[in-house]
Amino acid sequence: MDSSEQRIKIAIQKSGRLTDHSIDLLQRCGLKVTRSKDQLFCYGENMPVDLLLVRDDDIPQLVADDICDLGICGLNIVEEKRLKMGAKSDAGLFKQVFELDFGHCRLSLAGPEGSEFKGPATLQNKRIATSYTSILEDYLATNNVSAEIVYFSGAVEITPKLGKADFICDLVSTGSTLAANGLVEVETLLNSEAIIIQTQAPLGKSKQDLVDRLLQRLDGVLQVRESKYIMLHAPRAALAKIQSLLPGTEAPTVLPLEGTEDRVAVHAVCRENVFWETLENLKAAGASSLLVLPVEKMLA
Ligand code: PRT
Ligand code: ZN
Repeated sequence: MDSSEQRIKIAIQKSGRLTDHSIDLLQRCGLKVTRSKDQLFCYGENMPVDLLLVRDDDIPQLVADDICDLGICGLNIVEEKRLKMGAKSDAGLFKQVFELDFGHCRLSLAGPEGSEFKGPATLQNKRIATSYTSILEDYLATNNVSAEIVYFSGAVEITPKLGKADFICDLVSTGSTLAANGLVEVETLLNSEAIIIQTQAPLGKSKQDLVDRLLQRLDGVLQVRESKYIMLHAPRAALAKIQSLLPGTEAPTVLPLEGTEDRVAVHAVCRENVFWETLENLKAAGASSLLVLPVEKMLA
């Protein structure tokens, strides 16, 4: 077998909103990459993992066609592609592995300020501009609405002003683009964020082992993002109360303190951020010597 076949290929966005986050996440998993001159390929120096830098729209197809083993892109793109490809075949397409907690946005319907929207029926016989024709078609069909879908690949927000559409269906994050174009959001069709997808094709033992290891590391990186390690001293009698105040923890480690029977040291990993308010509540419950430390890596 060609040694390149043993390397894992991950498709990520070449240049856009997801690029830096995707590379950063993989680097946190221990991957070191060098970018080649053509910038379409990043060679993994310390692991048999290479990155293919492509347009985000191409990522689901590359994974479905088994050209790449994994891909990172927005759920909005994956869902649109899944509906488009699913319409043509029953094939499994790809496995949706997990959400990556960046690239958050929503696919929403919006209309000119002052336009009335009383549910999907308002869209009957209206023209709606979008580049997400399949998701919109699916939404309209589910709601028994017949409307004209007008395809635009970009600048969807200006179509109502140009008289080309009555409503639009586009991605929104802060809402400032809609506001700048005199539009208001009326309905959310999909909440999206970046996700990782995997080919349905069997990978063979060594490749699958490597993919599993990488996914486990990714999971660890995502888990520690908000996690904190908390250390404190507490009266033994207040342990139950203190444990109930620790956010997102399983059983904490309780250690004896030299020279005292009624006070103990408590160490715990909190899988949520620890705010000042939590520390103040712990102090009020009798805790002292409180320390909160960031967690760098975690392997469950
Ligand atoms: O060249 P390529 O095809 O790879 O890039 P692209 O231009 O298609 O994608 P890019 O980089 O703009 O977005 C990549 C992915 O980022 C999207 O598929 C989403 O999953 C995610 N994402 C998150 C967003 C946004 N937020 C977002 N705000 N994608 C686009 N937008 C656009 C939106 O289309 C609208 O024009 O930003 C504008 C609205 O932003 P607000 O903040 O004004 O509401
Ligand atoms: Zn794109």
